[in-house]
Amino acid sequence: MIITNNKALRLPDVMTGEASDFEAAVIKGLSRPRKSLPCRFFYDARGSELFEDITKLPEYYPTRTEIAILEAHAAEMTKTVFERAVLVEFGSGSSRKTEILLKNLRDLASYVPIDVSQSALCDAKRRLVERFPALIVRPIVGDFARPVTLPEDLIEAPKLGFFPGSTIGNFSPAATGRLLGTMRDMLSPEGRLIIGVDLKKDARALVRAYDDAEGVTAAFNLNLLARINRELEGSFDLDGFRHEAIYDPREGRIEMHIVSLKRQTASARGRGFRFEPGETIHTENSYKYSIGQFQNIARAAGWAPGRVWLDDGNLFSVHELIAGQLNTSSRHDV
Ligand code: AVJ
Repeated sequence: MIITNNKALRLPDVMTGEASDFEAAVIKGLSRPRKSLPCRFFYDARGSELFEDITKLPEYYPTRTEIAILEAHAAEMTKTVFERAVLVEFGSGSSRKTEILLKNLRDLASYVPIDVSQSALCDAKRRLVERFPALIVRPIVGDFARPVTLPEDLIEAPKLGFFPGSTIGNFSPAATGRLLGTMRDMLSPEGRLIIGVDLKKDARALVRAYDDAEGVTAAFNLNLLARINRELEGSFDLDGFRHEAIYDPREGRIEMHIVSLKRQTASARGRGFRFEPGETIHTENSYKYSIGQFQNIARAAGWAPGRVWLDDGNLFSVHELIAGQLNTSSRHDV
């Protein structure tokens, strides 16, 4: 059985809603004085394929580095997990990284993957049940950024949250604090969270990771315009725009933009949008944290920082967070 969870209480600034609000988001984002589009719309079928290709690029270190960290330390990461615990994954997708943990979690009560894609959940469940015959998989279709109600019989069980992929980097630091607070509430009592966070590093290495030589990330970014053309009767000339990735050291984030190469007008669903030469559409933020910076945000959200695992090159971090005993009224104040 797949549970659909439509409870929408709080709206963070990225990755919310359904595919059907693409039109509203495009019209809103392109009508702003500083144009922007939410990064969650990258992931249509073509965009998901391109992201898969990105993860294999030599310049894009996060995916392979995080997998290596998980593989090297999964036994350690899971050894403090309570018996009959529930593993809850936020934005589980294909659940590929989860397998690394599951190999070390033979005594799990259930695995609860949460994802907006019902088809991804079905495929993952089929594969996991085959590979781990004793595993009970109870998927929830929904947006992990909103509070999700777990099945009644799992409420009291100890929980381990899993949020890999440095997806947290798409949220602003303030939204990260709110999201970590929401996750802490969902994972109580006895909550723990294993979360992948990309580290601050040399700006050139960061920009290379988001502006690769082969142009795969450029195609991924410009696919947003192609998607507008496909789904919203758009008239964007893809040759009239280019991909840009910049690192803002003050914000500690990579920004992706789509830059207009000339003065032009393009339309979507009959609405025209003017572009000046050099004007950009801001399409993604990817925040990078030092270990201490991330732990401070987690602490303010009611988590006690636990162990931290890194690769030898200090490229990527996997944090363990432990639900603290803070009073619940003050912990959302970052
Ligand atoms: C999916 C959020 C981890 O920020 O690195 C990759 C997405 N964008 N290249 C990231 C992405 C451009 C990615 N995350």
